[in-house]
Amino acid sequence: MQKILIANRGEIALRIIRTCRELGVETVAVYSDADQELPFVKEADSAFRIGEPPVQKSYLNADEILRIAKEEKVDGIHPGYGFLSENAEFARKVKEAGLTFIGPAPDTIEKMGDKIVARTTMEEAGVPVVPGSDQGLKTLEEAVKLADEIGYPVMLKASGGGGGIGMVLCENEQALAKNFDSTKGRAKAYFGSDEVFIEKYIKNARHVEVQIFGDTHGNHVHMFERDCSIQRRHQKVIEEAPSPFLKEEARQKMYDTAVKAAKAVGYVNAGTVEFIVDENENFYFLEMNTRLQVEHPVTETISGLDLVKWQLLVARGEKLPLLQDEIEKKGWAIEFRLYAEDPVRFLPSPGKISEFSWLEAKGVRVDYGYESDSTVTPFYDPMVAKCIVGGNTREEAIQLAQEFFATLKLEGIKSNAPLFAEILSEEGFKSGNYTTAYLTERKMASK
Ligand code: MV4
Repeated sequence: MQKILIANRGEIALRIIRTCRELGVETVAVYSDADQELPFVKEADSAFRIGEPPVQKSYLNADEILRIAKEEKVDGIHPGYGFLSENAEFARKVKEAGLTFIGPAPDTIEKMGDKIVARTTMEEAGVPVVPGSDQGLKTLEEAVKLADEIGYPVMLKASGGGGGIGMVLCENEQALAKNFDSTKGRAKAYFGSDEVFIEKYIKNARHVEVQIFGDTHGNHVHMFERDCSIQRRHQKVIEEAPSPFLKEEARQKMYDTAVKAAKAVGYVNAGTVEFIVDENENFYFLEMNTRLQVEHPVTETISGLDLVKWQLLVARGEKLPLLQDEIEKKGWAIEFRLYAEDPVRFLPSPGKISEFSWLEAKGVRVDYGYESDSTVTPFYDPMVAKCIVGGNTREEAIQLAQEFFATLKLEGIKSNAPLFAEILSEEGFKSGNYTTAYLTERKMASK
């Protein structure tokens, strides 16, 4: 693989360019009219316009991206995260064009994209899943009957959904009745399938995921876990590795389970097995994400590995560079997602960044998509950058983060930076004993 096209934008495009440069792989960026001035366009070896800013005309425009890929004679396409990264049809088209899709097999993407198929596949493989339905629910009667068996509250989910989209919490039969048809309707409109299912709702949960990797030779490893419980409305805000909550026994069991899940689908390339963990450290499979995730740098920091490098090696048919025993965990890492948003109302706040600077320090990594004088437009996710801190201990990582936020200048736009300085001094965060309810409950407590 000597030349690849990056079918993405912002920080992840720049992140992929960095590794390609280290490996001597040439990069082709594609961009929309809104992104012409961004760092990833300037840093790529070459860059081509795809179209107008709306995603359908730009980063989701598979035909145009493929046309550029062929014309530029690239060997492969890296999809990053979001956009076309979990689109099985796109992955197939890339292959049919004779190019390498830098990600898992299209069939794996398709299988794991269907949340009912993912559930049943994992259940059959002996991976614990939340009690719930193994088929799509056709009628409300069917749903009510099953909910009576597993007990309320239940989560009504769209099979085509994921990442929290198309899910509704139902506390009782009335709520289930009220939401059943509308959830089906929304599922049909968003995902093209009205298939829905229910699961028992796990209360006071933590969201912990395991990074896995597979190669085309049948090898599978894990790269430890990430705790992603600090989120708001399914938007992750802080992620850390290891999880501050899990004890060693559950942790090891989770790693083994994640590798079992990877093997069950013959997984190739980078993936994430997402679990929901209850108060007693029981954990259940939720979803398998068939892409490189936003939060992969925390895993890179505690493992010392370059996940994008592994993706490229695996994509060109090589064996995983290390065996499980050779993958070591060292220290603690925390990632903070910097968003261009109103910190009070949590709404995107696009605009021109007048200054974006920080004090560089050992143990601090900033993956940015914008720089001073860049404009954050309303067309895409408003994440400006990710700050990743790594120390020997969690306390050291927190200390580094406090110093980072004390010197950070992100001006001209509203951002959530002030929120981090606050969270870092809160007992609830410092203790590590937080659940997915942390941000919403702290907001209520401060009112
Ligand atoms: C759940 C759950 C509790 N019980 N499913 C959210 C992301 C998507 N991957 C699945 N998600 C969840 N599924 C059952 N059966 C809790 C979550 C969840 C969550 C729910 C409400 C508010 C915040 C949340 C954060 C992480 C996970």
